[in-house]
Amino acid sequence: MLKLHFAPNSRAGRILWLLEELELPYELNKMAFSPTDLKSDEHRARHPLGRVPVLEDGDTQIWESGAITDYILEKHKNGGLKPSVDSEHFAKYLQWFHYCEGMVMPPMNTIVVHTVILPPERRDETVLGQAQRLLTNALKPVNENLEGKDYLIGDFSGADIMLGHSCFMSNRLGCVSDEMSNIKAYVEKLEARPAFKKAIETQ
Ligand SMILES: N[C@@H](CCC(=O)N[C@@H](CS)C(=O)NCC(=O)O)C(=O)O
Repeated sequence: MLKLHFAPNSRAGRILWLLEELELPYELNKMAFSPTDLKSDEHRARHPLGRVPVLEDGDTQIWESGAITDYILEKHKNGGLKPSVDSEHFAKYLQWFHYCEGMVMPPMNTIVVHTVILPPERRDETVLGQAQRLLTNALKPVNENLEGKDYLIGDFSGADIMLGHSCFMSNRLGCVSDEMSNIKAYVEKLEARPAFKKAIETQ
């Protein structure tokens, strides 16, 4: 049985959502998003930085949400959520899948640090403004790509689990302007998926 080490309102939601999409049975270790749980010796033994998500599959333990997503799609059930190497969509699938942690999440992390995590007296408006501009720039190509499409590569895929979740988080943080109407519509589409709803309810 797959076991997901999870904390609410985090990237662990991606994996929960994926498990629900694929209807795979899983066990959930629901921790609090707090140092008490995440930085405990018990959790640090699973992840050296005390972060989530972590997936256990028998004797295998793996962290990094992208790696976990790919692991599940390859090992357990493709379910059509990953195009084959021969597919015309394969390159773009990889591109958007990795664009998520590579380009979108770094400025989003900075925004979260300077709006939520740091105490008000340690927040820096200059750093925050720069991160907001970087995030807006990173989202523009996503908005353009979604023109005339339901999902990132047309059909729903693992790339949506990764980057779609980041679009959802960006929108929740108020970082998707009304001008990015394709992302707004995309996020609504993702939120309407039963598996997404189930994953959100579990949090
Ligand atoms: N690149 C990693 C990032 C993991 C990560 O930073 N997770 C955050 C939650 S979204 C976390 O566990 N933060 C807890 C902390 O920093 O103490 C992934 O995609 O899994």
